Amino acid sequence: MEFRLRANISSIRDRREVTDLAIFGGEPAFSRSMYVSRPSVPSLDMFMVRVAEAWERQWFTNDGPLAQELERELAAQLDVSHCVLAGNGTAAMSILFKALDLDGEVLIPSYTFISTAHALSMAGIKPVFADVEPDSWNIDLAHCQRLLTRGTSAIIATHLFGATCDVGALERFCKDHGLKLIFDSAHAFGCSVDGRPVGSFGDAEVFSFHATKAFHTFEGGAVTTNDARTASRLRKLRNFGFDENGHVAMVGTNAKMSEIHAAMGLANLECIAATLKRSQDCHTAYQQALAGVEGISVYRPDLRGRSNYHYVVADVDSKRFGLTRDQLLRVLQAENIVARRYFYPDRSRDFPYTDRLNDRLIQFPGGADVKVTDVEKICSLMAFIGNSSRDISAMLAASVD
Ligand code: T4K
Repeated sequence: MEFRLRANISSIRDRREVTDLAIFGGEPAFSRSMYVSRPSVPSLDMFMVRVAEAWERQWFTNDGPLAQELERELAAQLDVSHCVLAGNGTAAMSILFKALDLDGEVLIPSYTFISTAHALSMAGIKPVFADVEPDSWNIDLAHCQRLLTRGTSAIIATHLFGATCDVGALERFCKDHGLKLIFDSAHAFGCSVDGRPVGSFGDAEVFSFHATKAFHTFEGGAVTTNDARTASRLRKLRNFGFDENGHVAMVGTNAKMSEIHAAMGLANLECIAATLKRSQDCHTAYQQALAGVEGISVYRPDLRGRSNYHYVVADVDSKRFGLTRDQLLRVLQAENIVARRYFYPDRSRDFPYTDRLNDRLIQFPGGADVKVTDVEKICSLMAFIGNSSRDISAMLAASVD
């Protein structure tokens, strides 16, 4: 591959000495920080046109016209009957627990964002952690089977890093055991399974529209479902329990999305196809350029379905690469490449595959706003680091002494 060749050659030319690395006093490869999950943005004009509509109306929240339009657009795009917006993904998840009357214990993957476990605990429901599968990194059904008790009411499965779960197997399992099934689709906007978009699987799916997500509204979230009763309950629950007539029909909270957030969503939705395409180009560039770097395996999020390619994550095999994941993070961060380890699960349980991800997973700056030329630069540096890992390791050890 011409691109890979060019990257590797330039790595050797640009960085002949280990002492050129920023961690040992050299110039950083990037003058400004290269973040993971940099938010993609529409043109300011596209956003402001929508803001002006709300300004003109002086209607800023409480199920306003922009929020309603965004709900309709999202439901159409995700091919689902109901989309109920919320202030963020965690609030969306919390009102869904009430809408579905969950109680007792709920099975969740041990490798996911802490918000799910916290939302369950705050609702008085016990989160029960299941390990993840070695290949897909999504919740392991065999482990779920062993964790079932008479108190289990649901499974919440995360489509991690834009890699869809085995939705068919999960749906069958939950049906057989009388469990509700929720998908945490915070990472999966724009993904699909056999041509069917993520958004209509299980009893409901929950999205986060946080600024760092593939599709965002600055802060925001939504529940999507084909069940009219669930949607109707969610609409009341997010608005203090009020029904359409202003009567308090149930105990509720405030989980509404404002018009300014919906304005960002509508503007972002106009360019979502181009955004996802740029993310895929970025991901492909990493896959190709890192394929020749010994010990670094870029995770393929598209083995079970179509991905949004928003997350570029890789496994670091320290024996083959020559540095541990954490040593690599230090070297990259000095270069202003703010790679991360992502989640920080509890280590007190003996979950072999979660522990493995905990030790070895690295997330690189990815997504629509990372240029392929920057990917080239990062990967050429990675090749140099891999080739010089013995010297780097010795110098890191000496700097500690
Ligand atoms: N389920 C899953 C699987 C999730 O990942 C999340 C949220 C949820 C559920 C819950 O949904 P929400 O309630 O959040 O809607 C972030 C986000 O706050 C959170 O939404 C996200 N997942 C979580 C994994 O990450 P931090 O603490 O990592 O954010 P921060 O500030 O360190 O930013 C991450 C990177 O993005 C940095 O490299 C900087 C960059 N960044 C960030 C922001 C906010 C920007 O470039 N611009 C920005 O505006 O939590």
